Amino acid sequence: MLQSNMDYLSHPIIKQTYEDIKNIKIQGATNVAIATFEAVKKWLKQQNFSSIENLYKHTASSLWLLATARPNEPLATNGVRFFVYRFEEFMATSNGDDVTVGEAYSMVEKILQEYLDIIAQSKREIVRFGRALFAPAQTLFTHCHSSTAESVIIESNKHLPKTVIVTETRPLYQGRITAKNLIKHKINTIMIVDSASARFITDDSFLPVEAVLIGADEILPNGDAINKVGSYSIALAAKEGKKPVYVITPSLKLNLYADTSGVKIELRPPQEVWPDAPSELKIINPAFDPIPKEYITAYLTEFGLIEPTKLSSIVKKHYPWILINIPT
Ligand code: RUB
Repeated sequence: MLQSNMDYLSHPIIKQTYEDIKNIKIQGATNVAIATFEAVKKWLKQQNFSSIENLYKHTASSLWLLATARPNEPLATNGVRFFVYRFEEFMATSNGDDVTVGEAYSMVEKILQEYLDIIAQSKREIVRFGRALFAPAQTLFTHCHSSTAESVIIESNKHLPKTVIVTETRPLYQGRITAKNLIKHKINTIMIVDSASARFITDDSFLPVEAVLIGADEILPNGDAINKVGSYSIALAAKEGKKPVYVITPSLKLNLYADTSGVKIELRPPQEVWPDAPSELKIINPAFDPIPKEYITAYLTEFGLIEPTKLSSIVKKHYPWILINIPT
C-alpha cells in the first residue's frame, strides 16, 4: 500500500521536517511524532488528489517516511497504524461509492488531528499521575531531554520544590534543553557530566537522589525500554544504589514489531562525537541504549504505573489497532 520512493522529499514541508528529525533539530520521540503529523497536515493542504485511493496512499506514505526518518520512533509509526485503521474503518462504514474526495479529505484531516489529540491527552494523564507520585520527592535525577519526564518534574515541583540533577548528555548536549526549561520554571537544577552519573546516583552523602526519571523512545514487547545512550549505565547505577527508575512515557511507544533478540539501535555520524578526529580512529556513536526490564521499577504511562512485563498486553487492550501490520 505504501509508496516506497522518496518523492515526497521534493516537497519543502516534508523535506524540512525530514531533515530536522534526522539532524535532531526536532528532538525527542514525542516531538518527532507531533512534527510528523503536523507536517503531513500542512502538506495535505497544498495537495490536490483526484481519487480517494491516491489521497489515502500518499498520506500514509508521507507519514511513514517521516515516522521512519529515525529508526527507533514507534510513537510516530504507531500513528500511521492509527491512520490506516481509522481511514479503513471510515470507508467500510460509509457506503464506499457515495464518499466524495472532498469528504475523504476532511476525514483524513480529522484522523491526523485525532492522533495528535491522543498524544496530548496521554501527556496530560501522565503529568496528572506523576504530579501525585513525585510530589513528596526532594531530589530527582534525569537524563537527556524527555519532554514527558520534564513536564512531570515541572508539575510536581509546584507541590514541593525540588533539586534536579541533569546530565549534560554527550555528544549533542540535550541535557541543556532540560536544564534551561527547568530553570525557566525556577527549579533548582544541577548539571553533571554523564560520567559522574553513577557517583551522584549511588552516593547519598552528596545529594540524596530519590528517583531516576527518564523518557523512552521505544518500548519492546518484553518490557525493555530504549532511551538516550547513557540510560543503561544510569539504570545500572540506580540498581546498585537501590534507587527506583521510572520510565515516563506514553504507552504508544510500544513497538510490537521490534526484534527483541537483536533490536536495531540508530547509529549517528561519528562527527557528532569528534568532528576532526584522526582518520584512523573508529568512532561508534549509538543514539540510544536498551534498558533491560529488570532495571525498570515501572513505566509511568497514561494508564498510571505499569510493571514492564504487563505493558504490552495493556497497550493491546486499549489500542487494538496497534496490531495492524503496515506493508512497506
Ligand atoms: C531523546 C530521548 C528522550 C526520548 C523521550 O533522544 O532519548 O528521552 O525521546 O522523549 P534524542 P519524550 O535527543 O536523540 O531525540 O518524552 O519527549 O518523548
